[in-house]
Amino acid sequence: MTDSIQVDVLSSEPSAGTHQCGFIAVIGRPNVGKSTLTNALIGAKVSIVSRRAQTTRHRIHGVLSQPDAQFVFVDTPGFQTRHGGAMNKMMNRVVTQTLADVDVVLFVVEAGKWSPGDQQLLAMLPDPARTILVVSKIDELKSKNDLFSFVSKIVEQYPFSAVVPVSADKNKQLDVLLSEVKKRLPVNEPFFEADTLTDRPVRFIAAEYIREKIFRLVGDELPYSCTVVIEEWEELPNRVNIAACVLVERESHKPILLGAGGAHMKRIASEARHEIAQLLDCSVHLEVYIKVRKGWGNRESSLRELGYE
Ligand SMILES: Nc1nc2c(ncn2[C@@H]2O[C@H](COP(=O)(O)OP(=O)(O)OP(=O)(O)O)[C@@H](O)[C@H]2O)c(=O)[nH]1
Ligand SMILES: [Mg+2]
Repeated sequence: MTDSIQVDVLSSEPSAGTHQCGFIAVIGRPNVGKSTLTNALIGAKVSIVSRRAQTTRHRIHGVLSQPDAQFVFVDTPGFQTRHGGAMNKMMNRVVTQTLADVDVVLFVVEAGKWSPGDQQLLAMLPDPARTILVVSKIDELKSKNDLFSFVSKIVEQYPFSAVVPVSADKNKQLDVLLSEVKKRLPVNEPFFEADTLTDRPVRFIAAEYIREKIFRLVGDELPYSCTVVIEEWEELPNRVNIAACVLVERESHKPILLGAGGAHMKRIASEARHEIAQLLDCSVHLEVYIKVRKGWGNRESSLRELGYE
């Protein structure tokens, strides 16, 4: 088994000197649908999704390879301005650094929902020639007229080089978005093998799947106070044995995570195991433990130790 996630792709050799390849940042305030869009564009779940804001904590590359172009999407944490803890500072830093490093920027805003967070990000955008306005979740809009007036107000403030309304859920206009991105990709050899889907190792994705299940099930009570660390990963011929540890901030978080008779933990482990097995395409044995580690999310040093940038 390999250490990165791969798919079979059909590809032919591009002619020398015309292959395009570049990095495309996916940025926006929390919860606008950046990770859903990244996954839909590359056709695989490399980034976790929830209805809750601030699901994504890391920069994650999702790679789409075509015969003549390779798109390296960079999903980022939602840029937010309300809280100032170490975790949020780290997440905002990821967004700012990403903006400086990429060839194309997708500024994602949610159809019909402009907020002060969007306004603040607008002021940080790099040059307009490489910036595309992506209006997400258009399946939720009641009328097309609403879309027109919504977009008009935004483009008055910033001369985006293209505007593409999309629905990642309903697969609407993703082809149009890809062709707009492609026009702006530089000529480059591919950066990744054609069958690579992400730069992140499978262990990272597995830990993220577990975090997603926790976030979805008990996120109301434990929104930002846990993280998941893979402690053991044993690859047998037809099975992978995984032990994962959920770090929580306080002793009082444990019963919340466990639920009555351990019901929450069972559900989290079972749903995550199912998805990890699909990802690895083999059977998976998953054990999940809980440990208390005070203040893990408030110290830059512990964040770095846990793999945060
Ligand atoms: N109706 C509809 N919902 C969507 C669409 N795309 C995303 N969503 C929902 O919007 C919510 C947030 O999606 P995410 O992809 O996690 O958003 P995000 O911008 O990555 O959020 P953060 O990582 O927290 O910044 C989830 O409940 C998604 O199911 C869409 O095209 N249509
Ligand atoms: Mg996200």
